[in-house]
Amino acid sequence: MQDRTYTADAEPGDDATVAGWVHEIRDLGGIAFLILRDTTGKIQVKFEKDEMDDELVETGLGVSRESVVKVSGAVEEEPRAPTGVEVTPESLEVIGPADPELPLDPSGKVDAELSTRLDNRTLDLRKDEVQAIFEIRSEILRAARDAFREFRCTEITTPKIVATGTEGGTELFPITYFGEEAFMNQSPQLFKQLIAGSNVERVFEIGPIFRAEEHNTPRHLNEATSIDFEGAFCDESDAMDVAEGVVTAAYEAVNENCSEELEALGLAESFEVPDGEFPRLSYEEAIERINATGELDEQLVWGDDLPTEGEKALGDDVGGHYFITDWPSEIKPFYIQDHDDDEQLSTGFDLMHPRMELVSGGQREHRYEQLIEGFEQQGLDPEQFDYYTKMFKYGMPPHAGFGLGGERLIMTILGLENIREAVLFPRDRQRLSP
Ligand code: ATP
Ligand code: AMO
Repeated sequence: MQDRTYTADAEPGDDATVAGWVHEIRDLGGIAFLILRDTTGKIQVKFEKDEMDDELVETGLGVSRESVVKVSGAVEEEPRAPTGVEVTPESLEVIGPADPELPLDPSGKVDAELSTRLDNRTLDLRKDEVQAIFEIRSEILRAARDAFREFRCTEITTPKIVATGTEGGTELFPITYFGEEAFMNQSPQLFKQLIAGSNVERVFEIGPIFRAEEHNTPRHLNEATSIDFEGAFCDESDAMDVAEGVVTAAYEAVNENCSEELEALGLAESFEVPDGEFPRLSYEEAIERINATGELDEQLVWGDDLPTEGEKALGDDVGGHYFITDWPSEIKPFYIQDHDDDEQLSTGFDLMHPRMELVSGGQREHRYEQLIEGFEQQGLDPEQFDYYTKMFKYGMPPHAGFGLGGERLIMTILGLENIREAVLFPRDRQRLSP
């Protein structure tokens, strides 16, 4: 529609054609208003019944809410109109009628359950505060891409149909690939390492990961967006610097470029960019601090994974983002390198938001013999990973990286209750369509 003007661009004195959804109709008797909404905002369309063509008035006021209409007419200044301007229609066309019975009220006057919202995403996204989440999501991903480029990274995309898992066998979705068993990829882990070992050196990927998570929680998805980094000649401390940089850049971008969206979400006053460096606690310090809070029924001992309540207690204690470093080797995957001076300690790290884990990463095992040993220790058959391990025989530099959960980042930045609010069409145990 080349002759169409966005409502925000309709200036007094113009003859404009605006098109969008019928947000509201207010009939005051002799005069009536139709509020038309498009992606840029809203505009008032005025109907003076005695002075206008009957058919035009009838069509304009008879249309049901959320129908799509196209209106042409003069734009004039009108201080009483919600945006200070209004259109007096010369013509009006209903181009996409809406059923008067809507499954969800986009004006937001009637609350809807999350499941109803997700079943009717098109209508749900007509609400300012929902649209705001996805405008911010887009800005966060842009900021992450720019931050990685500043760190001299090349954007890559890796296969999502794969032969082997990397993050634990129970979380794999099996598929059939021309009669052979294959899986949906849980992480770009092995591929990003293979490219960091080439001349490309530093890479990032923003793409889907698939996890057959058994739990149905507010922070797990079965299809999530992973923001991955891998860098040659980096150690775990460098990877933590990059993670901190990317997370901070995302907050800064939202703060600088999304004021209207923050307003729509009621966050304009309270939004804060984390300042300074995120503290780095060792796993040992983390369990000591959790035990000292007295929040857990049972004290944690060395080697335990941190339970959700433990993470919460520590998050409250620290009060902001923080890293947990030097995890026990036995609870980190085979591709994570151990410290040279203590085999029980790995270079693996997590970046935590007070509410949940955001990132896992570490320095990788780049030495062939040790890598093969690691597979065996984890009960994996190194033969199956030959496509990966053999490249470690042809000049593999030390390297490190991380995976950052995209939806968890958005969710924690915006304080969303449920991770599903940060995805257009979430996949969970109950939800395979839309
Ligand atoms: P990752 O991203 O590595 O999966 P995570 O933060 O999601 O990290 P999980 O290992 O999935 O961590 O889970 C963390 C803890 O939360 C575990 O102790 C797990 O048992 C617990 N947990 C997960 N889902 C639930 C649930 N639905 N109810 C109670 N506890 C849960
Ligand atoms: P990990 O399995 O910890 O590490 O995943 C990295 C980050 O991805 C996010 N995440 C999820 N988000 C939503 N739903 C899920 N089911 C889900 N699973 C994971 C979390 C998590 O911190 N290969 C390593 C990363 C690396 O070492 O580079 C990995 O995948 O925010």
